[in-house]
Amino acid sequence: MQLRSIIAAAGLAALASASFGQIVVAEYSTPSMDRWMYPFNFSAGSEGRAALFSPGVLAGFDDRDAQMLVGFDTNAEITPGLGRLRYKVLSATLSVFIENDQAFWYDPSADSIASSLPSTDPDYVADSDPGRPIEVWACGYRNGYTAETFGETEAFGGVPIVAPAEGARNVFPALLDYAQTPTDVSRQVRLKQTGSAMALARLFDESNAELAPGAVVPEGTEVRFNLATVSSANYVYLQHALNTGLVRLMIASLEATTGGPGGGTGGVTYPRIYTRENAAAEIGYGPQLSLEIAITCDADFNGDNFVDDSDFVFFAASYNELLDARCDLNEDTFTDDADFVIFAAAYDALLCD
Ligand SMILES: [Ca+2]
Ligand SMILES: [Ca+2]
Ligand SMILES: [Ca+2]
Ligand SMILES: [Ca+2]
Repeated sequence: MQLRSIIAAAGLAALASASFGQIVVAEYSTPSMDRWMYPFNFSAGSEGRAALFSPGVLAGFDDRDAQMLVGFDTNAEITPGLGRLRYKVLSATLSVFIENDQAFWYDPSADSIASSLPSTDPDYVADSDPGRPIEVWACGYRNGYTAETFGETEAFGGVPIVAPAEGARNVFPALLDYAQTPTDVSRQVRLKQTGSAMALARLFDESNAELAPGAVVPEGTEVRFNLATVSSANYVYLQHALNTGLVRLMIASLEATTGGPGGGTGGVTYPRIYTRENAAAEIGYGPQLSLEIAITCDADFNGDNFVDDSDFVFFAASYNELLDARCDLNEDTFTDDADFVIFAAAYDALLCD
């Protein structure tokens, strides 16, 4: 399929000269790769749809058992290799589209992980609203795989190699710490891990109206993730992804395989997503990514090509956290006095270049 990309590179609006920072707007109407990450997917990479579900807490199966990997190669539009600090995410929106009709409820808000435990567990709490949110996560890898080497047809997992294989995915939804160390959250429920997804989806109909929470979701609904206002660790992940030119994201849900709107009639009860291989992708229902990226100097954290008081406010907040790498100018994972020295010099210069 042909990649349609619209590239608009221009000087920043606030500046007359194009020699200063650059804003790149890139629209990807289809991904470079997508893959249903499910142990029993025997057409890996070429499947036309990807279901997202949880079998519950079940030995041998991950809690987030059926996931969807999407990847966008951005290096043709956004120059890679400049150093991750130079990429400022002004806006970033990932959209995928629902393939099945009226099989699950819209839940736009986070659910307690404990609500996915078996009701016999002492920590169990009831879900407070219908359905389960659709989540997007950073990707982590095991068994030597990386974003560079994990293509959509690669093996699902390593040891144990006999499917089903819990905790064995070669690429997995990851909770990241300040140093970008990934923790696989595929078994988050049974391991009782705390931590939130990069973003939760909001769902929109074809007239761009958001569905009401609790609504039964029709086919063709847009599943939209805002990736611009994410945690510091996930923001740094996106910067690294742009620096390598490989944006990789994992979509998942703890929606159960039983009990939803279709459960009583034999239908499925969880979301299914169109992949790029589905014919529907050619008419606008494939995974899509919109990016607006400022490429400026390291210490210009808000991407307006000046290092000024607004960046200082940003720096101070990161400094107070210490374990917040967004303003880690010497890239030792901490934001501390050594970074302040670098910031102060850039602040004195005011202009990025
Ligand atoms: Ca695919
Ligand atoms: Ca819920
Ligand atoms: Ca600035
Ligand atoms: Ca540092």
